[in-house]
Amino acid sequence: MLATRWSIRGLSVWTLGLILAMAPAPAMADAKVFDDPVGDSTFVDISRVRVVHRDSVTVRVRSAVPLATGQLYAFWIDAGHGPQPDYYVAFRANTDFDEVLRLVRSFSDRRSLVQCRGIRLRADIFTDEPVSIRIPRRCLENPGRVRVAVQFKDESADTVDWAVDRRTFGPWVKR
Ligand SMILES: [Ca+2]
Repeated sequence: MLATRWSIRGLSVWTLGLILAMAPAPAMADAKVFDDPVGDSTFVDISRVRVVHRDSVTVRVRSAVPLATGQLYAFWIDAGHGPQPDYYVAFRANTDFDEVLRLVRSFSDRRSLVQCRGIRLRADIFTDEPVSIRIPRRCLENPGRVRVAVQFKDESADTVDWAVDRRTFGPWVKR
């Protein structure tokens, strides 16, 4: 009897394992992290960028120096339509953001605004939280993959720090 119970239990565990193995993988987001050198710029200094691609594209940027007023945080997103960026958003810390996303054709382009319900832009000089953006995929026309270029700019000191490099995108991040 004891032996039977053990074998039933063993079978159940085995069956559970099989079910788990056969179950479709949950909708896994892809995520990529890329580092930027510390000390390669003054007043602004990006150290790490994390991009997560789920129902929204979320980008979190760590700074090696405290955030300050007079800085502009700019993000270009390549949604796969050619080598140039497709979207641009930029904002300042602790402001009432005009939560504006722009459709662009190049890094210098500042064309048309895209209405995007649900976009979130965060930069708080009073906390140690990363600068972050969250953009619903539907605002980006549901891309299969994205890659991001980030620029922090100190407008009074006129210094900038790019990640990964000037006008250069990080790795692709698939959905
Ligand atoms: Ca840096």
